[in-house]
Amino acid sequence: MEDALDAAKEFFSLPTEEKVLLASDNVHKPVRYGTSLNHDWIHLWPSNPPSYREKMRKYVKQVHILHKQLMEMVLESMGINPSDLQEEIEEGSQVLAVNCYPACPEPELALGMPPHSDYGSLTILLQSCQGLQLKDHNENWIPVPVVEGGLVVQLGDQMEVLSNGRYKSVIHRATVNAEKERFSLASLHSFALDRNVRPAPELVDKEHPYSYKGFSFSDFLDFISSNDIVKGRFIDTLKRKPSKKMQVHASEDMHMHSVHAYAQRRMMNAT
Ligand SMILES: O=C(O)CCC(=O)C(=O)O
Repeated sequence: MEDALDAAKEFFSLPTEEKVLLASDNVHKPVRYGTSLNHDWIHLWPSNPPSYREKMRKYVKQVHILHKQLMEMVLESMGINPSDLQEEIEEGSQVLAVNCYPACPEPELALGMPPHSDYGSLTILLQSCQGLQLKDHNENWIPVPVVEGGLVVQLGDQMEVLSNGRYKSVIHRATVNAEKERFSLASLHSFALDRNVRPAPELVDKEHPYSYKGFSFSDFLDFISSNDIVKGRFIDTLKRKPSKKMQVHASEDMHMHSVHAYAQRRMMNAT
């Protein structure tokens, strides 16, 4: 874990001219350097710093194993037999977002990353210092402490849809630090890219009718290519009967985004 964070720090301390060679807004590109958001593509990862690929490769591999173990536990807890989804998990994708948030002299006026939930199944996050915050049921932002040797696990939109709303994807954001530059490694896992994710039949009954439309990864890419994620959540476009309460959440987020500045640099490594 330390090696992976070191590799991220070294990468972000390279001259801008070098990093911008990887810059792109195209969400379909496997490796992108930018200011905001898939083991065959490792040769495309940064070759400088020289240890980057090796350190990140080791980290990504271990996290992938952990994600499979966690998925089994989460699916069992929902009453779904993990072997029913084995293929979707085995053929799933993993994207590593390597984030750098420069220190900000007025952290209360800036946000590192705006509120959002992740589209996939699980996100496993490593943070160098505190900055991640989660939104609770009462709309309060709860800081997630850094636990040495610990990782944060969050459910994404695919799990909310699969569980037919019994589990909710986590709305989170990143704050910035007055003194310290902050790094985070978000390993974003999702089911196989060509599959449609829909509520599991065993979790649909009279009392729990189908509450979400099925969706594929390409639906998600289309959404982020043509929508401002600051203005609305992808999952809200899938809800069959969005309640008034949910609509209120979306507009509150919109307000928050419009009054804050974002300060973040980001590298996406697809695996
Ligand atoms: O930096 C963080 O704590 C959050 C990162 C995140 O939400 C993301 O990369 O999608």
